Parts: sequence; C-alpha cells; structure tokens
Amino acid sequence: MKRERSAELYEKAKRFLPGGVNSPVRAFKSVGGDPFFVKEGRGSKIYDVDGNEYIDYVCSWGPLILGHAHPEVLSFVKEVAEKGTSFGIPCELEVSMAEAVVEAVPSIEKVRFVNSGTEATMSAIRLARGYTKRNKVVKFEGCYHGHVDYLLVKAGSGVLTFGIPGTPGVPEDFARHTLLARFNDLSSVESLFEKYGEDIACVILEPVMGNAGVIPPKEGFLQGLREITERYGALLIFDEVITGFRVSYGGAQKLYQVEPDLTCLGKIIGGGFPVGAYGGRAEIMDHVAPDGPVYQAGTLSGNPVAMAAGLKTLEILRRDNPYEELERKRKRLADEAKRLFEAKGIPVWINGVASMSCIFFTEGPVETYDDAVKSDTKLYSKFFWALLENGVYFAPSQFEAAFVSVAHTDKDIDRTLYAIEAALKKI
Ligand code: HOZ
Repeated sequence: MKRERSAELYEKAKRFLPGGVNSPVRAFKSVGGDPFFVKEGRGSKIYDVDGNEYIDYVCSWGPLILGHAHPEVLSFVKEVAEKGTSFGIPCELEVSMAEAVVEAVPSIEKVRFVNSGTEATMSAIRLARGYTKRNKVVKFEGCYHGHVDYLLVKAGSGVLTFGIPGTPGVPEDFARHTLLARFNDLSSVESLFEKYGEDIACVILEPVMGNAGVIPPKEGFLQGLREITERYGALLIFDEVITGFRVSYGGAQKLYQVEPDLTCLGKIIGGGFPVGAYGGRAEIMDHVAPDGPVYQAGTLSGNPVAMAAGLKTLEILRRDNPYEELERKRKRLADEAKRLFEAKGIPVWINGVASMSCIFFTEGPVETYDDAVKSDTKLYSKFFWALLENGVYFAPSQFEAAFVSVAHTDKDIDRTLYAIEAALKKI
C-alpha cells in the first residue's frame, strides 16, 4: 500500500505539532512506524489521504458505536449547528440530553456535562473529595482516566504503551494522595482501606478495563468494591467513559448490577463530538456549584452541537437496541480469529465484553495489569502492520480495545478474518 501523501503530511505536521499529533497514541510509535492521515470515514470504513480503505476497529477510540458519519446524527447536527454552535447560556438540548442519561444510567439522578473524559474524572474526584472531606484516591494499575495529574500513576493507554512510569510535570506531592490497587484483587483494596480508610475519599476504576487491552471484572469484584467503600464511607466512582452505552445501554453498572456513587461518561454520549459528563445521586451532585461549594465550570459545556450528536446517538441506540447483534459480531470475530491463531500455533488470549475486545499476544489468562504486560508487543506490532496492509485497522498499540460498531457487517468480519489469515502467514 502506498502512503506517500500521508508521509508528506506527517513530515509537515512534525514541524508544527509535538510529535506531529494531537494525542500521543496516534503517532504509531509503539508499533514502530508512521501514522496514516485519514481523509474521511463512512460506516465501518475509513479512507486515508492516499485513497486506501481500511475496516476500522478503533472507531475514534470508542465513540462511534454507530459507525462513521451516521446520516441521522449528521442531519440533526447540521440542523442544530445552523442555528448557532455555542451560547454559554442554557439550551433545551442540554436538558433533553440530561434526561436521556438519567433515564438510562441506573445510578445517575443528576448529571453535569463537560468536554472530555479527562474533565469528567477530574471533576468527579474533586466532588468526591469535597463531599467526603477526605483526600486520598484509590486507583487501579492499568486503569486510565485521562491525563489528570494524579491519575497518571501506573495508568493504561498511552502511558502504558510508551512505558512512561508517571510523567514529568506532575510534582510528587500531587500524586501523594493516589493509592494503587490491583484490578480483580479485592485484598489489595482491603489493605489500603485498613491503612488509610479514614482519609480515602473514593475508589475510581473502569468497571471493564479498556486501556490495558480489555480486562473484564471477575465475578464479585465490583460487588466487593461496593461493599468495602460503603463500609468505610468512601465513594465508588465508575469511569464509564468507554463502557457507558457500549456494554449495555445503561453501561457496565447495568450489565453487572452494581451501582456506583458517581459515574463518568464520555465518548458515545458525544456521538463523535467532544463531550464528557459526571453524575450520580442528587444528594452528592447538589454539592457542585452553583448549588454547592465544589467549583467546576466550562464555556463550551453542554453546547448544542455536541448535545445534538449525543442525543441522536442515544435515541438510535434506544430505538434499535443493537447490543445483542453487536455482541454476536464481536464474538464471531473473536472465535474465528482464535481458531486461525491456534492453527498457526501462535498463543493468544482474547478477552471481550459486549462489543469491545482485545487480542493479547500471550498465553493468558489476562485478568490483571501484570498479565496484560506479559504480551509480546513486538509480535503485536508485526500483526498490526500486516493487518493494515490488508486493509484492516486495529489500534496501533497492544494495550487498546477493538470496537465493533453497528456499521460493521458480516462481510466486514469475513474480510477481517481473511486479513488475519494473510497476516499470520507473514508474522
Ligand atoms: N482513552 C483513549 C485510548 N484508550 C484515548 C485516546 C487518546 O489518548 O488519544
């Protein structure tokens, strides 16, 4: 495949943007090559500036559950944008969107919209600290909650991909109140509470880990966290930026029947536009300004364009209820891919929940961050490039999720399986 125009653009981009990109994982560094530049996306496909077509399993890192450029979403966005894109004054769409979120997500009674997942987690933790009047935050190895200073400790996503232990620019003092636990290991959480219980404001986690590959919670893990946090008067925060409206319409809390105190959302609720949100019981959310003293604000928060895209996306998901079909497609791809790897004698472990999955290049099982990092990332890189040459785009990192969207057809999955078969001949 030729990617000459992409190469030219990348050279130019590096003159003006750090690393030539606006987010590190886009630079393809961990798979050892240069990124392609996308020109457009339609349904399950993206097209680069050199005219190459790829079946896209990254889906903008999760938001595009309906696929690229969904006509109904686009038409509503256009209709709304023509009347103005941002006012900084309340608008009706914010209320409709809040109502849709509250109706869908079991634990949310009130919600505040922000502009990214990072803002959502940062604000939820501020609220948890303000509400409990405590300082410490428990996070899990491999969970990624955006680039909030004190949450970058042993995080997933790009931090894990690039092997960055924390990050320069975050004073040690800022991370002083961050306590690390092991995902799927309740005893690691118990010991932290035994030691610091009086000062732990909250436990935050991705209920299904989606930034160290995909790692589902073991049976009883989320329930155990609910019990421990309640016992010590700390808040439980689910970062459902990836899982919200992805693993079920009501998110992971609906799927696993565990209600957190606060929930962070992003990605799908923006329908492809920059949005985040945090919400929970009214009694907690009423501590947010202007009702309460915990300050948090944003010029573009709840802007009509993003609200329109999110609202239409949720409306379509509610109307079409595609979740069973999404899971069927994800499973079919995983099961048949697994057979291809077995036939070739390459050990892989595939984790999946609903429409999100990850092929780990290790024997498995993968239940923790330590299991995930045993993966052969060099082999993953070879696999990635071989797939790309065959017109299939998986994430340019072992430690990210693959997403199936409503737009992916069985024909796409057939083509992906051919591409996997061809890739396996090369690696
Ligand atoms: N959470 C996304 C990766 N898992 C964010 C993508 C990015 O960092 O650009």
